[in-house]
Amino acid sequence: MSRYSAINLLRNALGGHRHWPVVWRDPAPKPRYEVVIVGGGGHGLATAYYLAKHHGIRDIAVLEKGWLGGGNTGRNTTVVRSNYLNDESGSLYELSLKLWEGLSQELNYNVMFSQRGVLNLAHTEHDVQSLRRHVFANRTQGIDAEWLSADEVRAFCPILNFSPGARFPIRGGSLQRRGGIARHDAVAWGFARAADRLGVDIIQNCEVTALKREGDRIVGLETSRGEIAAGKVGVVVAGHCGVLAAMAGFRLPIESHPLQALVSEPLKPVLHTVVMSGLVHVYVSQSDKGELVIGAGADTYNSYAQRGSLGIIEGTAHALIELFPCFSRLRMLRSWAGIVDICTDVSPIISKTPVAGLYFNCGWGTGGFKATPGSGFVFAHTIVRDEPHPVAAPFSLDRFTSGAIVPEHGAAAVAH
Ligand code: FAD
Ligand code: PYC
Repeated sequence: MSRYSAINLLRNALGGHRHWPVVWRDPAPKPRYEVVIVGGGGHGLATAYYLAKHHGIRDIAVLEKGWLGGGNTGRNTTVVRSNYLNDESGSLYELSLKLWEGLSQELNYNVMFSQRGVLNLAHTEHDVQSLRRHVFANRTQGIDAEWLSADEVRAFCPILNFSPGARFPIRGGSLQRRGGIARHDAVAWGFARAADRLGVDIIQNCEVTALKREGDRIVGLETSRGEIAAGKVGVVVAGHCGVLAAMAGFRLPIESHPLQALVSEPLKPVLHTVVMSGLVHVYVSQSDKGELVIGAGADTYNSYAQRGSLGIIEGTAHALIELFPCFSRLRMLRSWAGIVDICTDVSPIISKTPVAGLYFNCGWGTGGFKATPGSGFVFAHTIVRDEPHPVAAPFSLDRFTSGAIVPEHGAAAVAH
């Protein structure tokens, strides 16, 4: 910490935080905006930022029903990687990973992006074949991917369970060294501050309750803070996209499910990478505070409740101990759920809609945190040009009628 920051911290602490600089303004909604973004998660804030930064639009509002990052952005396990299977996904997630690599500088805000590697474990012959297929596909896409033998996995992450009696023997693994984790709320705050400085109105506690159409065109929104007219509207509400689509008069091929995660008490540094296992069904990393951040698959039922079932937590704890017996006496501090929007092909929707001037960005399901900057970047382009960004084109809604789906089942290494 520099002397200047230390003095500033002391001044603020002694002054009762009265001089703490405001990070973003708290404006009242205007009667009309050129573009309104619904949803103040990472994707919505990134979209607003890129609209202002790259497309010169300054008359923008982001409407958030709760607080910034209070949805899945602040509830996820922050795994960032680009090792998907299909070329279309590779282009999208790699665009995002490249943006992550410069994001703290771009926003002048430390998002704590840590490229500590993402290791996917193979326990069966089928796992080996499937993960090696991903490695080969990624290499042809120009995305870094390595296959590690069992001995190489052991050298890379020695605390894994290599005992001869292990129920799920480790037969190798795929490693993306450029993958890693980031600080989730810092991503929301960084985009919010940067967007605010470009003139974007960020309005919290403002729930959109209806979308107003004139014929086939969107003209505005009804909100808990009054009516707002809009030239264009981008909807980025993750698990609530079905609710907003219903307001606009159409349905999406998406289901909303709770996805849970939990954190342990803090430990000294012991796990220096992200480990995922699709078969044993768990993923884990260690935060800078020392807590283990742990998750598994989505609850099987549909729900909008941000809590989940005990069965999933129990199963996740079993799976964790199976892979890491050394964690067996660890105490868990808390658990929670987020509502994830899972598309039938497990790929996102970044698209125009049947309503002119209305755009949807959703369907990121269990894996959209990693896409936050890339998603905002391509969605801003889609909104401004009224046609998909080339990287986003395969993710338009019309793929469900043309049949050109982008199946990515299993890409998150946790079944969903
Ligand atoms: P959100 O952050 O959910 O933002 C949407 C916002 O819209 C919310 O703040 C909500 O309040 C607001 N909203 C909803 N309805 C309205 C309305 N009517 N009016 C106004 N505002 C509204 N992804 C990864 O890449 N890596 C991971 O490791 C990972 N782990 C995950 C673990 C868990 C437990 C969960 C739940 C998700 C995980 N994900 C992961 C997925 C990731 O969190 C999401 O895909 C991503 O954060 C979605 O971001 P978003 O900005 O679209 O949505
Ligand atoms: O997409 O990498 C991922 C992921 C990890 C945990 C949940 N999703």
